[in-house]
Amino acid sequence: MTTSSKADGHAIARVVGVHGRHSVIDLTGGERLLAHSRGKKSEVVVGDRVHWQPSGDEAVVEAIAQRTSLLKREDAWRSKNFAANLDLLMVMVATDPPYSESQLARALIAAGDGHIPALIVLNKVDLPQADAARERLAPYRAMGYTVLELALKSDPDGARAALAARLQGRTTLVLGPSGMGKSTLVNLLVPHADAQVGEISKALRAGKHTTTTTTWYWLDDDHASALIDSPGFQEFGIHHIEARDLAALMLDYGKHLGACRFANCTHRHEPGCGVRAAIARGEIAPSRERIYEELMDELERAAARH
Ligand SMILES: Nc1nc2c(ncn2[C@@H]2O[C@H](COP(=O)(O)OP(=O)(O)OP(=O)(O)O)[C@@H](O)[C@H]2O)c(=O)[nH]1
Ligand SMILES: [Mg+2]
Ligand SMILES: [Zn+2]
Repeated sequence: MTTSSKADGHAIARVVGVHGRHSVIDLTGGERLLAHSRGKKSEVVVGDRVHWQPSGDEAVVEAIAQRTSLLKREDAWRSKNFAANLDLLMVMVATDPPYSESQLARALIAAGDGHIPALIVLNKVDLPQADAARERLAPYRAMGYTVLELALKSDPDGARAALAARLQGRTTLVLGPSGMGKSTLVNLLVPHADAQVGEISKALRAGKHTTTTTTWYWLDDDHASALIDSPGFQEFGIHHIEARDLAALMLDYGKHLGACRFANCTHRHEPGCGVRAAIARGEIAPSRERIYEELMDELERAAARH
């Protein structure tokens, strides 16, 4: 399949769901069609704009329009493009069940790598674990991320008010570990969310309460804003990132890179390292140093395998 930036005579549609080798595309009028991609492997992801043409009752995707952004995920087993053309990545964690800070950090790194602005949402602040969860996010506030606190269940109106302006006019992917409240958010903001879920998606989800596919929802009738629900992840792999780029993508590390003596400093043991000096001054949280070390080990092992 080719990638093109200009219309080549075919109509343009939006990919709102991908299910194995086929996808569901949303035509400008709101009609949806089942689409197949030419070639053996389907490369389209939710959010893609595609050139298509009819084929019976279905559609054939001819080309993918140029993407403005692309969120990727890669671990030892597979590499996967997650979603395209995002304006905002909402990383959702909750007070309970407890979330892994390492997974939060990975999602933020992937957002930075994909040039997608990120927002952290702490949901379920109605629960007693709220203070502890808030505390764990302090380093992220300090490095410049906005942390929005929500209680989607007990204060839905407050959540709506807090989110409206941020989501307006944007395409936002809601990402996070399982059970944080991503689908609760979608159902709050998209009243007929279930109605908008395509037929195949419904079949795949039968009997399950956990999200299994990435799905696009329009937030308004004029299709200016969209929200994308995604399956909760256990491990967000960032093997597509080069070890030498990691520090710049971790904003608390990135701030100090100019102060390192060596241009190829790994910030682990070198003398004259600006990052290590910041750690010694207590300006970088111990949890962040631990995550950096863990990720560097992981990325170096991944590079050795290639
Ligand atoms: N106490 C409390 N519970 C909430 C809140 N928001 C959501 N929940 C509950 O959290 C549970 C998980 O919510 P989901 O929306 O399914 O979570 P998800 O992130 O979509 O999970 P996956 O689809 O598995 O990734 C449900 O039982 C919700 O009712 C909240 O603000 N407070
Ligand atoms: Mg869900
Ligand atoms: Zn250094």
